[in-house]
Amino acid sequence: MKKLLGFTIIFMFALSTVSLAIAANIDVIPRVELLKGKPPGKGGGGGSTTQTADWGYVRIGAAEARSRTTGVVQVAVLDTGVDFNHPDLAGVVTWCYSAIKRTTGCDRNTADDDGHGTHVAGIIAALDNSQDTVGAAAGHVEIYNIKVLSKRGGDWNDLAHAIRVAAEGPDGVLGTSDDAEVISMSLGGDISSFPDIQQMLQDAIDYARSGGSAVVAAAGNEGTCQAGDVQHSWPAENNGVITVGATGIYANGAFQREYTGTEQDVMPCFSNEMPPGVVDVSAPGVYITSLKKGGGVTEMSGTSMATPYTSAIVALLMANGFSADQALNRLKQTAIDMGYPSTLQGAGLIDAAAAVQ
Ligand SMILES: [Ca+2]
Ligand SMILES: [Ca+2]
Ligand SMILES: [Ca+2]
Repeated sequence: MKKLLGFTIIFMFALSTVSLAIAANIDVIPRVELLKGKPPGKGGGGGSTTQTADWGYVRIGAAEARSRTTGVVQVAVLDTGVDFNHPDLAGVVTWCYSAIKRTTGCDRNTADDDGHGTHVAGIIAALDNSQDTVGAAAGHVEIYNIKVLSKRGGDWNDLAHAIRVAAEGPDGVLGTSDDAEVISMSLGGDISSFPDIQQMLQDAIDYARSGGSAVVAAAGNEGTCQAGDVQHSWPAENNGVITVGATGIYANGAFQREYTGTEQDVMPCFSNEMPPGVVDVSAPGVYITSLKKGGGVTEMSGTSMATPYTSAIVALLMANGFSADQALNRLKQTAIDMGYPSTLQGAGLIDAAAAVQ
């Protein structure tokens, strides 16, 4: 009866042809276009021989945060699968589970058939070495690859199952050391009319949180830049979820890919305005370079990318002994207020260097 409900999760894929304007809190609203694709100078297909850090990694001070972290925690990526053979994830993916097929193992059932999940995992955990890119929690995380989406989306029952499986970890028991400290979900959909499904997700989330996991989810990419045009998305709207909006860096009339310290932090129009109290923080999500399925790097945009940035910093805090709730409080206390309504930015842009001391 898995497909009984007959609708799908609309996951936050890169916005390849969407034209959008920056958020409407400044006078001039230029329109920019987000383009999916590898940025110039990066090795898109065969890997690169030098490592470059994404602008988001630089903007939030991830290197400083990593340098102040001891320990390793597990982060579950609930997505389209992860390319567990990617050289820049060597040894990082320590467990794979298909919540679609209900099978264990890093095999074709848990391979990334899209590229989205590999990009998300790279933002968190790409190795700090001499190739490709570097994850915001590199060296301090193991990735649980929990496939819950195909390239066409997923099933809400599978998602609820995946959250429980992530919380329990490989041993299938909640409350043991192999539980995922962080459950990262760059996915969502509007189930306003389906309270039973909302509750099913809530029960799974409550279960995960009872075991100590932090649950992080994307706000969604349906934003319009019209003030008060509130969007709905779950699990972003479930209680106890760390909900994440997207930011970019802006200068000279366009979003930029290199942070020099003079750019403005700007939220793209696609980042959802949500009901009061839903969005917790924002994180880099425009023109994000991370790992490409099959090798090398590529660029994507969305709250899908902001979510793993946040999951990574929550993971660093938890590696240093914070509980899930303490980690969220710390992120909020140290966030950079960008001047947007809290329904858009939450507490503001995460500041890893300030949060992890
Ligand atoms: Ca690397
Ligand atoms: Ca366990
Ligand atoms: Ca929330």
